[in-house]
Order: sequence, then C-alpha cells, then structure tokens
Amino acid sequence: IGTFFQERPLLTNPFTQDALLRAYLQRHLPVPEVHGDLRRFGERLVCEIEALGRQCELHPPVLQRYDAWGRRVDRIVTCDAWTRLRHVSAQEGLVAAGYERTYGEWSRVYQMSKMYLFAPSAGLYTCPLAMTDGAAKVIESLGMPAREAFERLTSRDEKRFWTSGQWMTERKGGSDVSSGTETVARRQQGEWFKLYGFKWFTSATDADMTLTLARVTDEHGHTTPGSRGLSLFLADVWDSDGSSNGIEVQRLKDKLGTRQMPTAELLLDGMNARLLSEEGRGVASIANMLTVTRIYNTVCAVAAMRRIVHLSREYACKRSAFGKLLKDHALHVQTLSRMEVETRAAFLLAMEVCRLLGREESQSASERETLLLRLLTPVAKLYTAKQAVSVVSEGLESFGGQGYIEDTGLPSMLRDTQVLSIWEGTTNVLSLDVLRSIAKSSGSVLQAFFSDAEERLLAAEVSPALRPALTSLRASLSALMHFCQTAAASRPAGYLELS
Ligand code: MFK
Ligand code: FAD
Repeated sequence: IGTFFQERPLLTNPFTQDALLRAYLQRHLPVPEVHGDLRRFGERLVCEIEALGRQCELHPPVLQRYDAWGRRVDRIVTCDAWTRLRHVSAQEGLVAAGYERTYGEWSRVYQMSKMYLFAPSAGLYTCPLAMTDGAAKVIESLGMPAREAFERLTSRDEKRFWTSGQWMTERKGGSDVSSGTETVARRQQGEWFKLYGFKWFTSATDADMTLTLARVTDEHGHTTPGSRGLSLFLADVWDSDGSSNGIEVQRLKDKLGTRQMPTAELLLDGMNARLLSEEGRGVASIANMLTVTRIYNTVCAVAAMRRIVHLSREYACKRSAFGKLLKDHALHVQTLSRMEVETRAAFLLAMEVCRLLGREESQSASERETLLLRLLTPVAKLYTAKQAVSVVSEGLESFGGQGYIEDTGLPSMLRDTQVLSIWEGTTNVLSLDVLRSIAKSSGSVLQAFFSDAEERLLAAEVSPALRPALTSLRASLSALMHFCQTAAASRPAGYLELS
C-alpha cells in the first residue's frame, strides 16, 4: 500500500500567525492586556475550541417532536459541544466586550478582533452571537426598555448569559419583509400581545429570546400594510417551565451548510410578546440589529478568508509536487498571494467599519464618520461575502483533491461561506440599501465618502512607481464626485433611479 503519508496542514495560534491583525492593533490599540488576551485566546482556539466547532459539524441538531409518552415537546436537541461554545462565548465576553467599552472608542475593534479569531473555529456559534449582539444594540438604542434582557445578553456569566434570535423572514418575503410579513399581534394588556403567524427561517432557534416583527391588529382585526404597519416585539422562546411560548417547530431546514446550528420553520400560535418599538416603527427599529449582524457577517467573511490562507500557506510548506515543495512553485505562490491580497484588503475594510461603530457608540464619531458607517456597512457586507466565496473556493483547490474530502474539515468552510451573501440581506438588496442611504441623506453619505477617500489619497505615502496609479485614482474619484453632484442637483431625491 505504499509508504508515503502526507502531513496534514496544522492550525497554529491564529493570533500570533496573523501579522496584519497584530500590526493593526499595535498601531491603533497598543495595550499589552489586549495583545495578551488575544494571544491566550488564540491558544485556546487551537487546543479546545477548534475541536468543539468540528463536533458541531459532525453532530448537527435534531428536532425531537414528541417525548416518550407521546406529548408534543418540539425540543431542538443540540450536541454538548454547541453548549460548550455558548459557555466559552460568555466566559470570553464575546458579546460583553462590545458593551463594557473598556477600551473606549476601540472597544468594538477589540471585540471584533476576538470574534474574527473565533469565527472559523466556532462551529457557526458566531450566528447566535451576532443576533445576540444585535438585540442588545436594539434594546440600548431604544433607551433600555428591557434592562434584564440586555444584562443577560451582555453577561460574562455563562449561567446568566442569554442568546437572541432574529425572526424576520416569512414565506412571502425575506428581502421584502415590509410587504411579506403576515404575522399579526393581538393586544392583551398594556404592552403585551399575542402573536400569530409563520416564521420561515429562524436560525439558532435554541435561543432564549427573540426579536421579531408583526402587524398590530385594530379592534376590527385590521392591520396596516407595508413597513408602516410593522412593529418590533421581544419574546421569550421558552416559558419558565421549559415548554415553548406558543411556538410549534414545524421542521428543521435541510441546508447546504451551516449544519452545525438549527434553522427552523416556526408556527407562532399565540406567542406572548412585548412591544418594544413604537407601533409602526418596527423596520426602522430593527435596522440597528441589521447594522450589527451585517458587521458580524463582514468580520466572519474575512475570518474565513484568513483561515483558508493560513492553512493553504501551511500546506504549501509540506506538500511536494514535481520535485519541490508547493511553496517553491512560483505559480502556486502567485495564487496564494492573490488570496492574501484579497484577505488583507477585506480585513482593513472590516476593521474600518468596526472602528466607526466603536466611535459612534462612544459618542466620539464626527458627522462624517456617522455617515460613513451607514454607507460602508452594506458595502462591506456585500463585498466581503462575495470575496469570501471566491477566496475559500480557491483555497480548497490549493489542497488539490484533499480540499474536496469531508474529513479534512475543508469542504464545510466553503458550504458555510456560501450563506454569507444570502442572509442578512442579499447582495442586490444591500446594493439598494446603499442607494437608500444616499437618497435618505440627500447625498451626504457620498460627500462623506469622497472627502474621506480624497484625504486618505493625499496623505498616502507611495513609492514613485505607484504614483501614476494614485494620480489616476484621484482623477476617477473627482469625476465620480462630479457626476454624483450633478445627478443630485438635477434630481435631488432621485438617487434610487441611478441604479
Ligand atoms: C456569521 C454572522 C452573521 C449573522 C448571522 C445571522 C443569521 C441570519 C439571520 C437573518 O438572515 S435575519 C433576516 C435578515 N433580513 C434582512 O436582512 C432583510 C433584507 N431586507 C432589507 O434589508 C430591506 O431593505 C428592509 C426590510 C430593511 C427594508 O425594506 P423596505 O420595506 O423597502 O423599507 P423602507 O420603507 O425603505 O424603510 C423603513 C425604515 O427603515 C426607513 O426609516 P424611516 O421610516 O425613518 O424613513 C428606513 O430608512 C429604515 N431602514 C431600512 N434599512 C435601513 C434603515 N435604517 C438604517 N439602516 C438600514 N440598513
Ligand atoms: P427573496 O427575497 O425572494 O430573494 C430572491 C432573489 O431576488 C435574491 O437573489 C434577491 O437578491 C433578489 N431580489 C429581491 N428583491 C430584489 C430587488 N428589489 N431588486 C433586485 N433583486 C432583488 N431569516 C431570518 O429572519 N432569521 C433567521 O434567523 C434566518 N436564518 C437564515 C439561515 C439560513 C441558513 C438562510 C439561508 C437564511 C436565513 N434567513 C433568516 C433568511 C434570509 O435572511 C433570507 O433568505 C434572505 O433575506 C432572502 O430572502 P428570501 O429568501 O425571501 O429571498
């Protein structure tokens, strides 16, 4: 049977391996405690968390519909590793760090650096964390109408820690939530309602609570159509006795990837829920959650790129072909270099959005930075999601046939990356969101972008060989700026038509 066995690619501490992350933090957040924490966390990822993530892939959740005595229980059974990842997330403060704000305006950069290290090993636990963080952000931005929930979502105590779902999509509309939402909310007492409807995609359904949208009925049972009829609700998923809160789990989805976590179809049949937003302000209120989850999506996309580049480089130092190691084949190195460049650019874009979020949350953002955050969030999400699919796919090829073999753990990376451009807004829907941000700000977001880009280009120190490219970039930028100004002057509210 031969004597040769290929050495497998080894994961080593992803923090110490990541020169760009370390350099970025050294420049902006040169706090020894931060670097020490990330180095320690990098070791924990290799020694403990990576295996937990893999366990989640191998033991996906199942739906137990009835108990042994025939009672309907609708229990989603997840593996022990999934529970361990929940505990790790709380202990490491993966959500909490964003709200403790220990490092002021750089707190989000610190938190997201940790998330970026965690994501490729986390067996998709980043998904519930994204929604948990998004829910905390919504509660905070609405003036803390649910303080206990907020404290639990941002807790470091694994016994108190809660996760949240985000139930928006219905059968009729996932992008067009405003006309697709059929769920109704019937008033009980004060701010309490009972919800009736069908949520078509609900991920990490084992969450403790959820934010969801529904239409409040009037005394005749009528509702208001469109986004003006939608309100935002907070609901516990489980009652205190462990039974579900008026929810039937219809089935778990059979998915291409993200198999580690449950995604269910849910019938809401009188779910008790609390009105969180003003009536009719549901979409605008949940937009804060979308900002956070879209930033997580961006960070997770870059993290997937970084992980595959890390493993591909490692493998290139071990695998030989045609008499030399892959790392000594110029053509192979060119492929890896292209992946590296894409990853670096995406990393810097992601970190810029995290930096802007941190500045906004610490009240230190200028008006221009607030506008940039609004513009760049959908841009970064849509761009990095597409790039991640391309880079991870290329990365699989760098292992040859082994990149296609399940028990290497590599194929799941591609499957899990494919979802990043679909959920939290598809690419085209986010492109329209970019236009919405331009229209709503009467073009101010573009002005902010152009003036920021111009300042950066002027400040850029480039080698003489690159100067002509820089001059041509500046010329393109001013032509684009001129075009947008002319369009704005002729059709002030017509940016959406520019698509
Ligand atoms: C790995 C980690 C990643 C995380 C994983 C999480 C698991 C997956 C979970 C999901 O997929 S959850 C479902 C995600 N669903 C979406 O992202 C929905 C996609 N559709 C959109 O984004 C639509 O643009 C949207 C439903 C938000 C709005 O559509 P409409 O009906 O055209 O809304 P409209 O009337 O333009 O806007 C209503 C209000 O919301 C307006 O405010 P005003 O009433 O004050 O004018 C808008 O300005 C505001 N708004 C909309 N998008 C906004 C926003 N505000 C701020 N930022 C935005 N992005
Ligand atoms: P559609 O809206 O029908 O879109 C179909 C196509 O039409 C897309 O290509 C889209 O880009 C395009 N399109 C739509 N509108 C326009 C337009 N105006 N202009 C141009 N093109 C357009 N949702 C939740 O609420 N909670 C969850 O937890 C959740 N988890 C998910 C987990 C997974 C694994 C997946 C795959 C999805 C999940 N979703 C969840 C649903 C997800 O957010 C939606 O599938 C997504 O928003 C798209 O909605 P849709 O499926 O209705 O597609």
